[in-house]
Amino acid sequence: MKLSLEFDTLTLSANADDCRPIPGGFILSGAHLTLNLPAVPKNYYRHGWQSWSLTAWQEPERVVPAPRPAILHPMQTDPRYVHDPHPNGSWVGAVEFGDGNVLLLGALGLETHVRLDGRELHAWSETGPCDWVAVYGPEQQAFADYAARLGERFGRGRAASPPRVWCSWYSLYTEISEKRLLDILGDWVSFDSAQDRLFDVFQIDDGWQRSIGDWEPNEKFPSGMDGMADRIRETGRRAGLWLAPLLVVPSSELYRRHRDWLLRDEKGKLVSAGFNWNEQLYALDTTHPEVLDWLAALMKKVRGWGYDYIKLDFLYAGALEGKRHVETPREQAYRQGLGVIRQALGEAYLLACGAPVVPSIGLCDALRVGPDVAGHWEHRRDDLLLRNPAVPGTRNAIRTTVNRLWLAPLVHTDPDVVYFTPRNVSLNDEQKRLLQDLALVCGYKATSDLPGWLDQSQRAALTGFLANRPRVERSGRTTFTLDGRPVDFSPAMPLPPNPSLIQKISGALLGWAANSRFMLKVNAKLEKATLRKTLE
Ligand code: 9PG
Repeated sequence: MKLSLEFDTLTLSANADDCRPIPGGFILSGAHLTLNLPAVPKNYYRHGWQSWSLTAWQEPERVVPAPRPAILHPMQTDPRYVHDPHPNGSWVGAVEFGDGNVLLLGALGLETHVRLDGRELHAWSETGPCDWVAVYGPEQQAFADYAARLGERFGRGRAASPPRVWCSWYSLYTEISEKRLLDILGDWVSFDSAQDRLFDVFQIDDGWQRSIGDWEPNEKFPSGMDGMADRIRETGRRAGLWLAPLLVVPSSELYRRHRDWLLRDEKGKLVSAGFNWNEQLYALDTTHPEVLDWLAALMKKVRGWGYDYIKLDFLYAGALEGKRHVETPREQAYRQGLGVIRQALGEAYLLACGAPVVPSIGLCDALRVGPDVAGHWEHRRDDLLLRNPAVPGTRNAIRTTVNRLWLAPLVHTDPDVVYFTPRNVSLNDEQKRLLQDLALVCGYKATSDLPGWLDQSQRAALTGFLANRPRVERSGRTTFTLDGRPVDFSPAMPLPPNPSLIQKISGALLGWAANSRFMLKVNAKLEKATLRKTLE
């Protein structure tokens, strides 16, 4: 039905099934909504689907093109909407007007999407009517109102404050082994002071497992993952472990034994969850009762080994489109799976990564809210040729994380690791500092720096950073004060410029080439060789 929505200083006509007032705005209901804006807005807030997906304010006329190569789409955006040229995003959208106020439209249901088309703000649910928050006013207030309603609907994380984490990924990548990690652990122990140890958690990332799907230690961990956890815990630290429990690769034992557990499309073909580790990725169907039992048993096994900080990655795989064993909307299916996982993990700290954002709320303690950081700030190939803001890069990570800080009342926001070492890092001091300041804003502190890579002053800087708990005040969209010191993240905000004609042509060629499994494998081999050299 046609409605007139009277906000404080703004009146809109809208289409919705129902409407009731709340402070600052309305709760609207319906499967399809249209809000008629008084003018084309100055800016649109696009909210990415999963942890790594672009989240940014953009001009309404800017077209954010599909990233390249297409084979990686499931790992970067919601593949269902990747070709929509309009400003659009998952669950929530917002527009900014000339007066600086913001109109936010955010769903309280799953499988929902918002899009701006000229002066019309459209919102819809893939699965039937749901409630929507429509609020108008100062930006921080609008987002806080939405977060509060999401908390009522989906719950909040339970852990008090995030632990300080050493994570193996961003220095060693998959080149980890029991021996290497125990050496590093020993080095950190030697830096402990009488009163404190530097890190609360020693987290083992990707590289310990036999295969994606076969979550048993490989030959590089001869004492087993329980043995590793024992050694970590002897030092007074908590043991952390990475898994991607919803993914399966063809070389795994799981794939051979349980093809019937995998997500398929309407035609019965396996649904692609992307390409990584030199292999095609597939997803588990979390509506299959045997899958749920298997997930619960896996989580209990990991807890039994002694880990109580669990980083679960590539979780988007559980929410891809497909025909499920029990017909269930895709994000709801994911949320059921995550619920079973949460239950089986008991009191462990759960960090969700590569995770669809709203469907994870209330079930995890922390959420990665941006793509991976990297030793570089920006990358010409990724920015201009592949047009890909969801790949590792420090500017990409800061941009999306800052635009997701409104989630903080619901979940610990993980901005990824910070660097103190210059080894393999081309960030300048200001860029490193921005990354550190963002970690202070989030209160989530992690690094992958190796103790042996830090000189005395870098080590002192790391110690100071870990001890620092400044009073954080937000003064604007990208500006904060930390104990009164102003910090501005705006250098990370701009989207890459539009490519030139030459860049368009070479980008299309590169994107086409990179879409082949052969080229992806060659690239991975080269990267691995480079990594091995730098670790020698
Ligand atoms: C381990 C890593 C780390 C990291 C995670 C995740 O190919 N990709 O698009 C791609 C994206 C992210 C990614 C890896 C590959 O990183 O965010 O912290 O745990 O997995 O493999």
